[in-house]
Amino acid sequence: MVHVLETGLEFIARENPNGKPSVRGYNIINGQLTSSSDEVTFESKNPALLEDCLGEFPLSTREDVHSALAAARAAFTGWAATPAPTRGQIIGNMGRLLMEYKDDLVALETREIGKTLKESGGEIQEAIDTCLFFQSEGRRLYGQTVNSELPDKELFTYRRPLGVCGIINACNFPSAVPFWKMIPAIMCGNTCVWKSPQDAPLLSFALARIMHQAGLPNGVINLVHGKGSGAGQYLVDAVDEGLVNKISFTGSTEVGKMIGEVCGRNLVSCSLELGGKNPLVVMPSADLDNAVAGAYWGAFGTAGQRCTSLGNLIVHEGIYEEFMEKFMAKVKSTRIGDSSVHKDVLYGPMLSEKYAKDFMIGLDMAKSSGATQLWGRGEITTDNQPENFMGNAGDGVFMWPHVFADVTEDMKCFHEEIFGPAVTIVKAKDFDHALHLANASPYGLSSAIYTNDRLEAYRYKTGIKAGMTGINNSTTGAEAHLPFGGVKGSGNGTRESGIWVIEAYSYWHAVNDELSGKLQLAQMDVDEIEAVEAEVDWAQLA
Ligand code: UN1
Repeated sequence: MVHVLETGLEFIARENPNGKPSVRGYNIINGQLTSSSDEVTFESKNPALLEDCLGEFPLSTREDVHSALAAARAAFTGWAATPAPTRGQIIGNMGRLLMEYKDDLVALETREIGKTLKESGGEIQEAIDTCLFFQSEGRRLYGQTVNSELPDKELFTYRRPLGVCGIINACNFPSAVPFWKMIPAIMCGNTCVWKSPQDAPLLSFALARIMHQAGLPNGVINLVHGKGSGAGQYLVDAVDEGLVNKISFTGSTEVGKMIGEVCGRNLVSCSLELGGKNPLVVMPSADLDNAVAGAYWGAFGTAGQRCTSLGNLIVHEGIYEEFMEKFMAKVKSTRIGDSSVHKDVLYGPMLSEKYAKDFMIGLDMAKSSGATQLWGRGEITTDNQPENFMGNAGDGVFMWPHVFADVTEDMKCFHEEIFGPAVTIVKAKDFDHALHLANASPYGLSSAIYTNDRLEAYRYKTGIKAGMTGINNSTTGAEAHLPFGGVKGSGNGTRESGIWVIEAYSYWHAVNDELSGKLQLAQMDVDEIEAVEAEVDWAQLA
């Protein structure tokens, strides 16, 4: 970790229990490391070892956010005029530097948000893949030549950048998701103000420094740290002040709706990637062991803290007993702990104390919904720990895996996302009922079905309302070149990743070039077409 940040790094004198350093982090505005205008800071803590403070970061003020916006505005003209292949080249450099620093970044991500090392590795790799994909998109930022209906006239289309983009992401995917947003944004010629997630400021700081080290000009990406109702809110408020041309947000549906309203009243484009209550259906023809593995990973991988995590597990009544026996055996054997110390754990701590607190509220909601709690006893403590918990429970914020059965459509826990290791299980009478249940929540992000009946798979794929569907696969697992996003309460229909995201960060500019030297009017001066039509004997053709 220190390797990545070595230049200009200041350490805070502090006894850290794991011997790792605590640093002073900064905002990066116009390439300069800056503190908050009122010098107030907040801490980032390792959720697996709360005494381990990673550093102190500026609690940005409205003034700081406005300085970042001004820097992004000033950099915009020059960056937009930089040839797209050159922008792509800098993005490629970022990918190569990330490869060089991968091990440090993986360790840092695990220390800051508690993901297992393997998952942090997969996520940094996704940021690398995103850079490599968009490096060559910089050579492919195509427009079109279009035929005119008038003679001696040419028509063209160009992709143009939107301007200053406000980027707000959650801390559960603190490297892949901001790269999903900012890499296509800057490839298209936009500049950004990036509000880092409050629980992953050090990783964000490291990533932003690497971006600059790769040759990114000052002011193209400006980083501000802070907490949700502070810096993030100031950035959204700036839409009303006319200072922002695009907001891209990943987070809760509630906050997403608020951002959508602000952007809507200002006619500013926004990309919203929000919550999910992702269904996974298991049908009798499925390979049950495979289905158990997919459901188990979907529900409890990443401690259930993905927006694509499994919400409602919908099991056909004909195989319910057999499936549940296998599923529960796996749940009971779950290895939990700090993966930087203990190998082969399925999941680590909650992302932070705040996520732990919110998860406990979700558990209470599931209990009061009337569901049967088959497994799970809340927070893991020294005298309340599952058999395969590794380490000292009091060190961090760890949760039991939770299983709620006998869930029905009329219960609150059927409809509401519980962000953490908890799954709600619903019994289905037949395929139609299963599909109905899969569509019955207010969300539509990811979905899955386990079946070996091809017609069922087809009917699920065509009948489900969701942005993503896995067939004989879990609900998670995005790839850098496939569109990612949801429908219904999961988003506003915009997509991230692959070529599709380019639509979200550019607008189409139609240009016509009149070469005839006279005023020809589209739709009106179409004598030539009328003349041709007059010569055709339509009756004969029929
Ligand atoms: C998110 O959880 O905010 O494929 C998005 C997946 C992840 C999703 C990231 N890459 O499940």
